[in-house]
Order: sequence, then structure tokens, then C-alpha cells
Amino acid sequence: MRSDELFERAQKFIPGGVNSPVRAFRGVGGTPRFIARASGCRMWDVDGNELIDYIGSWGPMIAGHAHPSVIAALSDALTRGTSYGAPTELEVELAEAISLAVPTMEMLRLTSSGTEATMSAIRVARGFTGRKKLIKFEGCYHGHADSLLVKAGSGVATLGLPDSPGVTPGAVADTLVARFNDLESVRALFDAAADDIACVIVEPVAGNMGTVPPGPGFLEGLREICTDRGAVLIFDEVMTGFRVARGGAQERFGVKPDMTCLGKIIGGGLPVGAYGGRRDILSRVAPVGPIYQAGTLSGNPLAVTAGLATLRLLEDSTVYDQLERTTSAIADGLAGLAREAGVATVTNRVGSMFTTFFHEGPAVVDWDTASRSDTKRYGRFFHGMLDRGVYLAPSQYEAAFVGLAHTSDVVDLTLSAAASALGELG
Ligand code: HOZ
Repeated sequence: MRSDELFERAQKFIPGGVNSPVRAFRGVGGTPRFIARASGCRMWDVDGNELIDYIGSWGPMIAGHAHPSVIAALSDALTRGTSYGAPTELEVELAEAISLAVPTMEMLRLTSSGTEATMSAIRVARGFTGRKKLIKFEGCYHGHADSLLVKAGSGVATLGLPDSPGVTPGAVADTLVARFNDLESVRALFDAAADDIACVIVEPVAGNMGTVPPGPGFLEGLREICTDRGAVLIFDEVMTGFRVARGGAQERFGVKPDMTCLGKIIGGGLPVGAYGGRRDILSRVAPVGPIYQAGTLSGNPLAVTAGLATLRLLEDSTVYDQLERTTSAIADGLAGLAREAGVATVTNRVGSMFTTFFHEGPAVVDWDTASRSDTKRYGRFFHGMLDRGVYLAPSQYEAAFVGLAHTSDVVDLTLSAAASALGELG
């Protein structure tokens, strides 16, 4: 297999042979597939296999790979140069489009990744409040900035590295960790830290410990606590923005954060991020205010072009209903097939994100419950699906992403692959 050869070559020069740890298949075993090309909801690996893709580049490809409108816009933009390091009209258009869809982002700044967006948002929240500490939730992942790597989800959870070497005690001294869906744990931290908590950062739908929805009242409770205690509430909507609704989880659940971080879909598959929020907070960012944040490729014309083209495809009012229907057909179908096969699972879904946890139940509501999943069984299921041409996330602790190119035929193919793969688990 060419993937085997490439993986061997890659490991000589790239740690683990990959440029982001989860891709190395350590969570499921085996050799990662090297991808040659992609179109719609399908990818082809260098070994010649066709794969139905439920990773979608970890979220951005909601419109499908190589969508003709995105490719046309990019081809056109390419001829005008790839980066200027100076402002463009496109950036203004994207900022306006984002603010229109996510009205709590009265002002925003574009970055080149979600990690940059969250670390910048934290800095701004600290600068704005004059306070030091932040609260994050166990199992939530906000990129790999030092202060946010504590008890994180995604690859940190997959590889079992709750505290990464290289992150100094000083860098995390002001990071406090609460339990997702547990308001009491948040109140207790506020009580203990007096008036020194600058912000609470949360994935409003957790997607990095697998998909975990907010329980009734959780987001509302965070809103209330932050308002009472004068802390900035930051929604990390890098995954959920323009995915679980056009206006993200804040639209879907009707809770308004003070700041929001975006990424993924707003770059249409090119590197991008954004942070924004209340005008009084964002007005403290340089050059208007003293809080510094910058980036050579921020607002890159190609990334912004792909993002704008993708957001246009999501303007049609039917798209979110379609995503909802397709994803519930897959998630409910998988849950039913697992029951029939006598395999214990818990399936969580919000919009077009879902995770089937290989789990005795009754529910997965936080990291404590998610971490009781049978990851070995997930690995066997993952390979059973991959062998049948369905590419799920190579870790139990990631979400599956469904897009507009997943048609009902594709859903049928997926479920028939799942029926045999689950049957093999016994
Ligand atoms: N942290 C990403 C998923 N939550 C994985 C990114 C990647 O491996 O590309």
C-alpha cells in the first residue's frame, strides 16, 4: 500500500508522520490513509480506495470538497495574488457577513486558525477585565495554546496526555477547570477565586470529547454567573459556528456570549479563525486600544474568498433543515443498528455533528462519562467502517461532521456498512 510507504517516509521527518496528532490513528491503531483528492462527500486515498468522508477536514467542508462555487471563486482570486499584508475589501465583506449571522460579534478580528482565535480572545478578556484567571471545562479543547491545554479533549484526550510537557506551571496557574454541564462546579470556582476570574470559555456544544450537547439550563446558567460576577463569557464556536445553525450554537440555544471564536467553516477549507464580540470589549484591541494581537496572514485573501463563497452556499434557508434530516437519519440509523446487533452505544447529535460512543450508557454528558467509552471497540468499528469505504474520525473523542453533499444514497451506503461492521463486533 502506498499509504504504508508514505507513512514510513513521513515518520522520518514529521513527528508521528503527521502534522496534527489525531491523524496518526493512534486512537484506533493501524496506518493513516494518505489522501490524494476529494470531491463532494468523498475522498480517494493514494491506494485507490474511495471513502465516504465524515471528517470533512474536521468541520470546514460543510458544502462538500471542491465545491464548484468555492473553486471558481478561489481560481479567480488566485490570479490577483495570494497575500498582501494590507487590508482588502474581502475582509470587510467577511466581517460583515459574520456579524450579520452572529450578531453578538459586533466587532471581530480575523486570524489564521482557531487556536489563534481562542488564545487572542482570552488575552482580550484578561486585558478588558484586568483579571487573570480563566475557567475552562474538562474535555473541551480550544486549540493548543499553553493556558488552554489543561485537561483538554481532542488529541490530548485521545493520547491520554492531560498535562503536556512544555507547558510551564506558570502558564497554567491561572487556568481553572470545571465540569461540563455542571454549574455547581463553576460557582465553586468563582467562590474560591473571588474577583479574579476574567472569563469562562466553553464549547457550547462540546465536540472534542465526542459530541456532547449542553444540558437544559447549562448555557443559560453560565450566562447568568458571568453577568453576576463580571466575567466575560466566551463561546468557542470554531466547530459549531455556521454548523449547528447559521448563527451557531448561540442561535440554536438562544444564549448570548460576550465573545465568540470561529474558524473552520468561515475559511471554507483554508486556514482561518476569528474572534469577536461586544464592541466595548473589541475596542480595546490594538490599534484602537492597548491589547496587542496581530498576524501576517490574518485575513488572507484566499482564505477569505473560500470562506465567503462557503457562507453564500449556506444562505439558502433550507440547508440547515437538510443537514438536520441527513444527520438524524445517520445517527438514529446507527443507534438502531447497534441495538439490533446487541452492541451498547450512546449516540449524541446536535445539528450536523454526532458521535456514537461505544458506551454502556445511560448517557454521555461530560468528560467523566465520555471517558468510560470502550475505545478499543470503537477502534474495531472504525476499521470495519474504513474497510467498507466509510471514513469516520480516528478517535472516539471526536465528532463526525455531515455536509450538504451527503445524499440519501450515501446515508444508505453508510448504514449498510455499519450493519456489517457492527455485526462483526459481536
Ligand atoms: N483537533 C482537531 C480535531 N478536534 C484535529 C485536527 C487535525 O488533526 O487536523
